Amino acid sequence: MRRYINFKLIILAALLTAGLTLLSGCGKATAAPAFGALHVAGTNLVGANNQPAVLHGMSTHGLQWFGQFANSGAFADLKKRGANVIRLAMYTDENGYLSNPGLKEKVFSAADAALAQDLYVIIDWHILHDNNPRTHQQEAVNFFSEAARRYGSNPGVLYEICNEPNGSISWSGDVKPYALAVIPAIRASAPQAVILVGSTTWSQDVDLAAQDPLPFSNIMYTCHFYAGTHGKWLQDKIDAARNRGAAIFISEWGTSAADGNGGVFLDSASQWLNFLAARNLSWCNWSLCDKAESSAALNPGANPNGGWTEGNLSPSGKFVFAHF
Ligand code: IDC
Repeated sequence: MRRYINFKLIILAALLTAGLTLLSGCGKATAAPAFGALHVAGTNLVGANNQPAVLHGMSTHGLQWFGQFANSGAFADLKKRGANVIRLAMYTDENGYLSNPGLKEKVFSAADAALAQDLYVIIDWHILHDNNPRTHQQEAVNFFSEAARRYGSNPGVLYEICNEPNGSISWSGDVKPYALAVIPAIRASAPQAVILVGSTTWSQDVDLAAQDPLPFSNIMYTCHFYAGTHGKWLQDKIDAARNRGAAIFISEWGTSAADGNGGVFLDSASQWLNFLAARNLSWCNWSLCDKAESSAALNPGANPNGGWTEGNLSPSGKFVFAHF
């Protein structure tokens, strides 16, 4: 009798596993990116088998301006050059999502295109001139609830909940309370997803975030730098945060000065990339577009669908693509 019950239990468990596998297959993409499902172990980003996972790739420019570069052809070109992640910068302000909610469809179609090619994708709520993320907290909760419902626990999707908080705000009084509201909305449908969180001073105050960390697993704090503006003092903040146990992700950096122009500053950029490599830190470069500004990876007139020649790559693009 006992053996019979055990047998029934085994059959039941097998059926349940098969059912769950089927259910998890209902996400948008069926392909599996290089490291499988990511998670955070200590200060490191690791893959499904706990192997170190280092992501290198591009951030789009604002999708409301240069969304034409967020497509399968462009992503295939980046992948061929060694990129394994794409960040989708959905501005909230500046004719972004808040006044143009249709931009969400661009984010989802671009995410689907990246996932179909086994690239990781970061969905970036790109606050900037709307400096305090709390101003549009409810909109962020609604947006991320929908994104997480759509992608569930798709192992390819990371959620970046606020690009660069700035102005007269604080981590503990503004950004952290915002994160405490938005993260559970994501986790309701994507319980294991890696979530990236910005900090004050345009996501430079990672040391302050690390002093008052978020009470969740699989969280990384973003740090952003521009090679012509930010030097060792910002690297010291990264090390201070890591020494307190915070995991850091460089979801945006540029070879230019912080205004997106000037330079390019390739000596400083090399020094930064060595610093990041020594710590296995992941990064996305600003930006995938052909705007006439030095941080853009492509020269004006480059084909939005990829297949770029050397002549299509800007000095920044040549440098960055060689470092994927
Ligand atoms: C810049 C773009 C520029 C655009 C401007 C609009 O490069 O073409 O006119 O945004 O606000 C950031 C931001 C990023 C900035 C970039 C360069 O996240 O949106 O892009 N930067 O200034 N943080 C530091 C630098």
